[in-house]
Amino acid sequence: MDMSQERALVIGTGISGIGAARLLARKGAGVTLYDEKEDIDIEGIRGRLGIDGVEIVAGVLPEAIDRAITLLVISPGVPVDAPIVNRYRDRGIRIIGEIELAYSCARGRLIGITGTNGKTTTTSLVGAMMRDYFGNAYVVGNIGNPYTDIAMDTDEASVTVAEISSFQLETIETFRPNVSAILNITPDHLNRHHTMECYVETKEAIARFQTGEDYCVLNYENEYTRDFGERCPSRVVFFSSERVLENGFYLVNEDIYYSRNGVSQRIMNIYDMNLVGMCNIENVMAALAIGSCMGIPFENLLKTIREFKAVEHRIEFVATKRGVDYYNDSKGTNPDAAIQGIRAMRKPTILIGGGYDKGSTYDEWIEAFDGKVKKLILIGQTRDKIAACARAHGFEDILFAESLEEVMRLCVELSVPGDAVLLSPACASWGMFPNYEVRGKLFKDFVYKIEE
Ligand code: UMA
Repeated sequence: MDMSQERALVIGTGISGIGAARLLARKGAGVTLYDEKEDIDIEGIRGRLGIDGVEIVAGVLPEAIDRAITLLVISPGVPVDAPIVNRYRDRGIRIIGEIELAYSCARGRLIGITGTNGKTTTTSLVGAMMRDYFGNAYVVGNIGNPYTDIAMDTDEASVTVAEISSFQLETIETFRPNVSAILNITPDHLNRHHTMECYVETKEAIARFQTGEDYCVLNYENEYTRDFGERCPSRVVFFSSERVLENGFYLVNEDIYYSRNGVSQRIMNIYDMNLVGMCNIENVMAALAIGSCMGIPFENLLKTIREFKAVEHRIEFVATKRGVDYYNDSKGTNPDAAIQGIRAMRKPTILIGGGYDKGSTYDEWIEAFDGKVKKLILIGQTRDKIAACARAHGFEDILFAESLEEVMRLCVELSVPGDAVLLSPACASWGMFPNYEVRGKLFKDFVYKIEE
């Protein structure tokens, strides 16, 4: 695709903006990489870009650049209704996101995975399945590797596995995965999408441009994804953790089965995998469904599953210190994800929660404590809101802390051998940390430093 006639403005100088600017420049477009924040490190960004010919602007956008723009490419963190985006929309300028940009430059087969929770684990597992079987595979997207970085390296034989967030789905125009998956939909990011209806519609967009030649893997036990099965334009493959399906993948006791037209076969036992919790059983069923849609035999899929280890920050066992098991679930950035974290615990648990306020409600999370949580230590912007909610549900063992360091001191003081400590905040990290990875890594560093 020749883009030499385009004059592109890329908003956001994070990893996706840098990747998008680089790809546009390689495609011959004139590019301005812009950030609304004034205090960005322009030289550092230029170094990360690694190519010449991209203009970097912070703060106020000069009028001459503004007038020349023919294409706007926005980073996932930029809301589609931000004033600057509205301004270009009113002028009739084409607005896409970095996912659409990368897709239009990429080749080969594509798998797109979305869902409120489980995306990262499923994407990693599916990526491992594709790499093990096809060799030529890429894992990209919300997982932290911008799709734009590898789009031009793909060829007809490549398989790209993309974790796609709702933010990224807001700006697609043709993005059409050969296999898509919506793992589940529960309330999240409502401050950005405003209503649950909008959030659900955005998630469903992953299959919007699919046809009857493509597949969509859906969770039968989630009311939104089950309903979507009736409207989905591609061939639907369901998975279920609660009932036997005529067609699809399902769990009975400790075994996963695949059934086609009522004829079922046992595929594996849940102890064949190194992952804990019902959420991970669902992720594995989804990955099996995606793998089989890609034509990979079950024995090969199983081999990958047996070798696969938990993704960092997702109910990740860190270490046992002074007889206490420490788990890092920093990726538990919303109440629903955090419910999976607490459900996976088998011991009396000191739970660390709180963070940035995304407009979530915490009732279901507190209800899921189920007698397992002995103390709740809260940090961040949401701590008063969570504490009030916990008290309303009769849970009183609450402590506040100002920093993760203080949290760790409290955990060591309050725990006894046989306990577990779980960082599963039910909130985004923003405000106290740049992202959930930094929060999780810091937690792990503190755990490793606890003296025996
Ligand atoms: N910015 C503006 N104007 C705005 C908003 C942001 O100029 O209105 C600028 C900021 O000043 C900043 C830059 O944009 O310099 C940040 O862009 P970004 O927030 O899109 O961050 P990236 O580093 O490009 O990372 C994005 C995703 N971030 C978000 O969706 C918030 C990453 O997902 C993703 O890994 C990466 O692209 C590669 O695709 C993170 C995330 O938190 C992990 N995702 C959410 C989630 O998983 O719940 C959706």
